[in-house]
Amino acid sequence: MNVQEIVNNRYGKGIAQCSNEEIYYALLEMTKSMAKEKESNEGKRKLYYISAEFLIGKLLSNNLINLGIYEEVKQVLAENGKNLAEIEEVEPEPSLGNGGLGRLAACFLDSIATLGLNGDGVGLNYHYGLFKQVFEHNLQHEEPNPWIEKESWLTKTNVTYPVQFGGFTLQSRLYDIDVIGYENRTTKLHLFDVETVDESLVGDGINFDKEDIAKNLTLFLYPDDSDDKGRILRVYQQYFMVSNAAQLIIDETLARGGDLHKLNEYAAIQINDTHPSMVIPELIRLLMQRGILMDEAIEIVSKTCAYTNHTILAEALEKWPIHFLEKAVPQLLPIIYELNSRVVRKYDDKSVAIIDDEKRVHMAHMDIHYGYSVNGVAYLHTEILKNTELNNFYKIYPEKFNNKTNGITFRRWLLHCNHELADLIESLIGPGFKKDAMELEKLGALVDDASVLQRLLDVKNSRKTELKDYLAKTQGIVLDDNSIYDIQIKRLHEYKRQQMNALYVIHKYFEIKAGKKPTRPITVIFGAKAAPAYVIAKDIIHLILCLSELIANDPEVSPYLKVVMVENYNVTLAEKLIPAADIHEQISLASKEASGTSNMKFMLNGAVAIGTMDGANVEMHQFVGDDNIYIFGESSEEVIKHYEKADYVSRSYYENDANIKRAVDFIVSDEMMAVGCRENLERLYNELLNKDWFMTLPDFEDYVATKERIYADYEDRMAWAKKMLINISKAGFFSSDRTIAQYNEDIWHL
Ligand code: Z2T
Repeated sequence: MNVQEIVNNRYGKGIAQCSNEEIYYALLEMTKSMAKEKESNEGKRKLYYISAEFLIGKLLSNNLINLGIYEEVKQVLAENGKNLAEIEEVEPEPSLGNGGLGRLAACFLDSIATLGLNGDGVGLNYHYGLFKQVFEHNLQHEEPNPWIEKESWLTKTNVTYPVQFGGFTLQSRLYDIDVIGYENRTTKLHLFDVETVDESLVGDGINFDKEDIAKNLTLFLYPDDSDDKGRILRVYQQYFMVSNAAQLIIDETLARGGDLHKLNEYAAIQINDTHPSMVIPELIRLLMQRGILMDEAIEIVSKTCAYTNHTILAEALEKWPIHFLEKAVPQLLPIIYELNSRVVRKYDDKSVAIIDDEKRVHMAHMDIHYGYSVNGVAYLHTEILKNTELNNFYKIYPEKFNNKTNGITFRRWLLHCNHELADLIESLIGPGFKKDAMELEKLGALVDDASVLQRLLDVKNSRKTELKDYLAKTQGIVLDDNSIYDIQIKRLHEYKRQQMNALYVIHKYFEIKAGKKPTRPITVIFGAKAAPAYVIAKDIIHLILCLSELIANDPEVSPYLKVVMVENYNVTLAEKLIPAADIHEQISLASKEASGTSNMKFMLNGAVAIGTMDGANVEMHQFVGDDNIYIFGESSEEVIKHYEKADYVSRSYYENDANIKRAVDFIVSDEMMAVGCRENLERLYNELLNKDWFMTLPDFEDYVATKERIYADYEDRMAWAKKMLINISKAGFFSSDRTIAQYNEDIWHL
């Protein structure tokens, strides 16, 4: 059925007479029914990608593109005076993830479907996604972020399982979302829920009663990124997720005529960070319940499970106190004790035990001993895991370690978010790049074609104007589209060093006051949510918002410099910001950013990076060369040495560098106090002066010098356009189709 027919059936009127809401629900219905008609992927071994987060973003446009009907639908709507872009605005964003880890899982599902692989995602159906961020008095506040409406992308299924906890049992309910591959088959995102969840528990802000598990189990996504707050509700959520997953895997295997003694021939389980790690003991338990002896059950599960690590930050490696597990999931303890005993008996090295002296269970250790693959998410990250963080494990199991550099789906991050650029590329090199991203290399032949370069600049300019219009309409933010857009969007974390970018803004403010005016105005754009309990991260947001206000009100500086922090940064905003960027900031402290994935999205959209030799920046640099990425700062080796020797003293940088002192002191200046809160600003000032754990100050001068170089280079527009084109032409490697093909080749063997 086409749009017209569905609209007619639903509302008894024509498209032209419908509201945008009515058309949205009609398109939702149409897309869902078209997905149902598509075949799903098949094969003997099936992948289960278990993840606590799937940051899928809005689905309508992406699904229309993957179904190959976007243009047609847009046309029909336009003929009836309707604008598809406005209809897209009606859809609520499912924010079922914190950041890169959840977004990666969503990109992976798109690629699994597109490559025709037999694999599904398994996770939780949170009723509220990551909190909605609101700014008040230059501070972040959090509000609940519901996304499930009466009609949604979810399809209720008949699948339900009992999940036993210490003292009570909950009955689950499975909801599915169809994931439509590009011109191809579909796969499924399985989201488990409990029907007893009580949304009325949500009162003021995002606080709720954490006692009644039946009522709140799937109410909220945990709002942490990388650092773990260790709450017991999270254990309940994790066990609920993996017990359902394990029951589903066993059921599906048996339904396909499989033999549980050979489960590994029917199933591969990818454990996305340690949140799903309890699937290992749970699956062992369920196999034993079905009559398989422990030795064999352990053996089978060890050939089925593979683990992906996403961070080296120690505080993010989950370690659950035994008494948490005793309370929530007592049935797993005998198995975990046994898994630990086997390790302790075999290896005379406490650092590889599963249970430590403080009676905490190290989830990653369990994954490494009882899984068959351990992978990092970028070349450098995997090297650091092998040589430093997980070196004791690497020495035992060198064959388990492998790298899988992250990737992004080009369907969402080019075809959907930047139609005009996709069309330009297609007019230059044909449509082949949509299926084989490496074909973007063909653009390399055009780097000296002035008309191509001009068209590329034109596309960028129209994206910049579009962003300006969008932010004016939705957030009351006024941009100058003739300025340079310099963008840093990612979770707020000290290791990502938004504070260094903010210190640069202060530096520039002083330079402008001193008469050194930039050739062209600069707009520094931030987007970031801070975990609600992460105090310093919230102070950094406060600093940025205060700077934004202070500079906007300074007639001497505001014509040359503008600081913007968009409210509630999410996937939807990323899709508008990334295509509009001239420069993107990838300035984490070297060794700390496992990969980064926004770096890849910006590159694909013709923005140029300023970055450290960290995460996937290292590989980007290797592909584009020194002239097309701006690298600065200490290397990961140097940084790791500082930590080993504990020789970094931030105060000495402050005392010996006048620029640093001037910028840091400004945080607690009278001007800042006039717009901000003393408590927050002083705390941040003291943190930088007395700790600066992520070593902002040593990289500062190099950062400033590199920024000056990049802004100067920007003025040679043709040379800049060439950098843009080279970045796009070398982005093919970062397609998640490549990443997924490698997972399949090396790990899953579907
Ligand atoms: C997350 O988004 C990432 C790592 C985490 O470690 C947790 C979360 Cl929520 C537990 C990110 C990394 O920081 C980023 O470098 C990487 O690109 C992304 O995962 C996907 O691998």
